Parts: sequence; structure tokens; C-alpha cells
Amino acid sequence: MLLQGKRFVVTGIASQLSIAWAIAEALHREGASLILTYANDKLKKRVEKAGEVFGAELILECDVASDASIEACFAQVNEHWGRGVDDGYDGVIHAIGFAPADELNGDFTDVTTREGSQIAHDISSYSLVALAKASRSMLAKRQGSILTLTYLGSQVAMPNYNVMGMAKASLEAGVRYLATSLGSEGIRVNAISAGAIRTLASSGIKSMRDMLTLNEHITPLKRNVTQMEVANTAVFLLSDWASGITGEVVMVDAGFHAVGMSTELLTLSKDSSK
Ligand code: NAD
Ligand code: 0WE
Repeated sequence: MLLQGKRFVVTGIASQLSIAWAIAEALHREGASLILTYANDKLKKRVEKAGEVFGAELILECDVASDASIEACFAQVNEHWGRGVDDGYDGVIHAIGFAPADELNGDFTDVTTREGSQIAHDISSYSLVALAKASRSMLAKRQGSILTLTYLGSQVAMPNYNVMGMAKASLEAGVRYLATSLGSEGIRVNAISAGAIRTLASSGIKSMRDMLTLNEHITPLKRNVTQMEVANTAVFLLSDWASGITGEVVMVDAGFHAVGMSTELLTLSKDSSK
């Protein structure tokens, strides 16, 4: 058990398919204690279910759109884990992303708006900084770390990912700036860039099915990654084995990012020009 005696705050559970659900499961498996947070009342029941399964010590509302909600949530977290000789906690997992649905379907230049862009950046990127502010003093006590989830659409253009690609590029820059800001306090900040996975956040996306099928042909591993493969990487990054890693974005995508042009696609183009 890699994380025995360690304490983590996990955000971003919306269903059993959530990457955050798998991360909570893996942290629990490795012996960690958990506090889970949910975005709003609609998700309360689901996160309470997760809390039962993983023996969470607290389940709290934390809507990252609101400073008041973040403050109220972390006041309780910092009170709960802020007492005693072993006070503080070992990590905060940020598994949150959102843009208005209209922005994620269609031509980038046409569908991207000022308001949608502000929302995407606020919820998907600034919120990492907000969580870092709220947890800083408590993470410093135990050389804790912060972990977020990103996607390759931050580095290269992906169909329909649109303004989320801008927000994820901003999030990844935030990882580097937070790592630099907090490093002298012993706090590490990293991201996992996950390959496409079917979750609530991706189920509404039209092109998702086709992307997942294509990945089975063009990724080096000839398959998609699972939530648990991402979660196992999270365990590593949150553990002492990763004590030398900060400001990093670790690709967990079955190798998709490493391929410039797949042999399969080349064959397809040969066939179609015959
Ligand atoms: P998900 O829908 O299960 O999780 C997204 C979470 O964001 C939900 O729990 C939702 O409640 C939360 N959220 C949205 N607005 C919020 C707010 N205002 N306050 C607090 N929480 C809020 O989907 P997921 O795929 O597990 O996404 C988790 C993270 O992984 C996201 O950052 C996503 O961008 C990233 N990611 C997903 C994939 C994928 O293909 N599914 C790939 C790479 C990265
Ligand atoms: O980051 C994500 C999910 C982002 C997301 C999804 C939604 C759907 C529902 C953000 N906001 C919303 N808002 C909603 O109303 N992923 C990496 C998964 C994902 O989303 C895509 C993808 C992939 C992969 C959107 C378009 C193309 C590919």
C-alpha cells in the first residue's frame, strides 16, 4: 500500500465513469484517507455513494465557480485535517473541466464566444489556482502535491475540442507557474494528460465514438486507455516515488501523442486513391 496514512481531497466525481471516481478508488486501495467534493446538489447523492464505497471522512460541496464555495469547503477541510501533530494533508486532485456545450460542436471560429471562453477558462483553468490558494498552508505541512487532468487538445488542434483546448493550454501553464511558486514550500504540482475516455463529460460529444474507434487503430497500443490506468499514474505522482517530479505533464494516452502519421491512415489513403 503506497499511500498508507496519507490524506487527499478529491474533486470532480460526477459518476462511476468519472476519472476522479477511479482516482478515489485507487487512492483508497493504496491505504489513503479521503475527502470528496461535489459541484452542486444534483451530484451530492452520487458523491455520497462514492464516499460510502471509499470510506471518505467528509463529503463537501465545492463549486469552483464561486470563491465563497471554495472558501467554505476548504475551511472545513483545513479544520478537519488541521489539528494535531500530524496536521495538514498530502494532496488535492483537480479533475474539473467545463465549457458550455455549444462551444464543443462545430467550427472553432464560428462557435467560440467571449462568454463561453470566459466560463471555460474560469472553471477549467483558474480553478486550479483557486484550489492551490485554499490548500497551500496545509499542503506545505506535509510536502503535499497538487494533481490536475488535461488533454492533448491543449497542444494540437482536435476537432470540436475548441475553446477547451485554449483552457487546457492555460491550465498546463498554470501547472508550471504553480510548481515554481510553491516549490520552495515542498509542494509539487503536476498534470496527467489522459487519452480520450468515455465519461459524462465526453458522452455528449458527437465525434467521441469515432475518436475512440480510430484510437484502436492508430495508437501504438492499439486501444484506448482506461480510467484506472490514469488513476494508477495519479497514485504514482501523488506518492513519494514521484518526489522529484513537479511542473510536469505526464501523457497517459496509449501513445497517441507520439504518432505523427499512422501506418493505418497511410494505407487508407493509398486505397482511396486507387
Ligand atoms: P466527468 O464529467 O466525470 O468530470 C468532470 C467534473 O467536473 C464533474 O465531476 C463536474 O461536476 C466537475 N465540474 C464541472 N464544473 C464544476 C464546478 N463549477 N465546480 C466543481 N466541479 C465542477 O468527466 P471526466 O472525463 O472524468 O473529467 C475529469 C477531468 O479529466 C476533466 O478536467 C477533463 O477535462 C479531463 N480529461 C478527460 C478526458 C476524457 O476523455 N474523458 C481526457 C483527458 C482529460
Ligand atoms: O476535457 C474533456 C471534456 C470537456 C468538456 C465536456 C463537456 C460536455 C458537456 C467540457 N465541458 C463540457 N460541457 C458540457 O456541457 N475531454 C478531454 C473529453 C473530450 O471532450 C471533447 C473531446 C474529448 C476527448 C470534446 C470534443 C472533442 C473531443
